[in-house]
Amino acid sequence: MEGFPPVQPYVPAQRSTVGVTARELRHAARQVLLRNWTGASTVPSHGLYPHQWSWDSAFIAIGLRHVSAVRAQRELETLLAAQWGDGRVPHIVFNPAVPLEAYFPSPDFWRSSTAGAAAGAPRSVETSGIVQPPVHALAAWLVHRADPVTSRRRGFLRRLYPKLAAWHRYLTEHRDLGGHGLVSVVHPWEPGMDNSPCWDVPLSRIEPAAPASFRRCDLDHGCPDDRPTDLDYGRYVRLAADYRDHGYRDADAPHPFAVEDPGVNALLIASEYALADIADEIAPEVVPDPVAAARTGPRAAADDHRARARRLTAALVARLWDAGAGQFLCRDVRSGELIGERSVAGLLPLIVRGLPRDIVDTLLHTLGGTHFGLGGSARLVPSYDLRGPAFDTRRYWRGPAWFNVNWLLERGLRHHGHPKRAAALRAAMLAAAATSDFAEYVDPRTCAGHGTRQFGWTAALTLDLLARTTARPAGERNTGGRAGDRAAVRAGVRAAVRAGARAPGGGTAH
Ligand code: 9WN
Repeated sequence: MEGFPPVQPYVPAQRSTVGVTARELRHAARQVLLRNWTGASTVPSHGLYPHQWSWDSAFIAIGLRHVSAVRAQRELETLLAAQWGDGRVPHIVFNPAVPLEAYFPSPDFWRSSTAGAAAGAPRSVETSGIVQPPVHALAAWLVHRADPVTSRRRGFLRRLYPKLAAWHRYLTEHRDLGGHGLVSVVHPWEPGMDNSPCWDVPLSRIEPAAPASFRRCDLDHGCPDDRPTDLDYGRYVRLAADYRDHGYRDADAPHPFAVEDPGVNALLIASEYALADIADEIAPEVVPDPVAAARTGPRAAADDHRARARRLTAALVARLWDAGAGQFLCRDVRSGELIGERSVAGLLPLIVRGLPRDIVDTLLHTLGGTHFGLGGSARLVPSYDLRGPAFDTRRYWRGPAWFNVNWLLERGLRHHGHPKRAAALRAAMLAAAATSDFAEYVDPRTCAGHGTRQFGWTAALTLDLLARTTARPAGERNTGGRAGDRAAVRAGVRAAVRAGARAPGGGTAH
């Protein structure tokens, strides 16, 4: 708990937040993170998601760094303490104090410490056996940059670097199932966008587990219209159980669901560049042998990461770019075909450095076009094509807007020199967070909240947006900008409330 203020009672957001200030929003967001902290990490939500999730923790650490550098570092350290011997970082680290009935699939389903023993699953902690997108090196770098003195004193990057490097090696060496240099996901939960219409065709080949063989817990907390269907759940369960029964081995696993996802690969590229920055920062420590340093140069590790990032970028463009669609698409590795659904994952390569200029320009055009509507019919970027046949404003990853995805795109807009578009998106996100009580996801047009509330990464990324100027996202350090924050929040909230008032159901759902 080093350097952390005492927990204050949580004050729920008001229904009408027209008058909310940046200070009030910052306070409310901090309170969510305080409540969701369990002592070593942060739950996305005490009710719906009562354990530690992998990519949630990365986004949460990015916000926590503005509250406590030490706590942000611990968030990532706790996650990486559950890393498997083969390098994989599990998508859930289970809290043994939480009853089994609180979340399904529970530890007794995954049985990681026994079923995953050959793959090096830890004995001392139970985890899931699948992964989530590799945002962690990016998060570690941003956490370090928020307080380099504390980070160096605690040896944060020096301790994390080998784990992060092993994690990336797991992905590039065990998960290149297509054989063309990109990472494949083997379960719809792995890309984090669990219920995306992109999975409908590859998932349709999977025989669902019998409904009586498991009991969903998510419907105890969430509205069925916001969550995946029972049929999809049966298929998720079948895929996870078969992987488990195969010892979570990748080399000879059949992996009937195998998809190259542009979001996962873009995040890996961004994290490879972050790993290069980390290697530069700790270069004197990772190359302790002066003879080796003289021969290879102290920056050899960093150069390797940058070279890998460039190779991944070339593969991403070669395998997943679809000029006709004006965005990246997923590829079904089993059929060899591109999947013709437009997911927001196909815009996430906007966060990648060194993408060809014509592709960047096309992506920026697509972001504001009729399919994603940013700056037009949508206030936040939807998770799926506004005009797509499966579009649904509220169902989980089939249309609603998510804060982590919008945070990444805001970063991409700044990176590519569009500060005004980035500022507008940032204002809309702050307003949506304020009016929805930090909802898990929102209607992209009205910002009406859906899913659970007081959601971890929504609060964390709100803090990050509040702490930022509109400068380019290098290894950013807070520089304040509070007057601008306040104006942005007020303007965004007023616009959100006006949009909510026009929309059926309003914009302040609770
Ligand atoms: C399964 C925790 C996670 C997020 C995912 C989101 C959802 C889990 C679920 O919640 O997935 O991993 O039970 O639906 O889709 O992105 O990491 O917040």
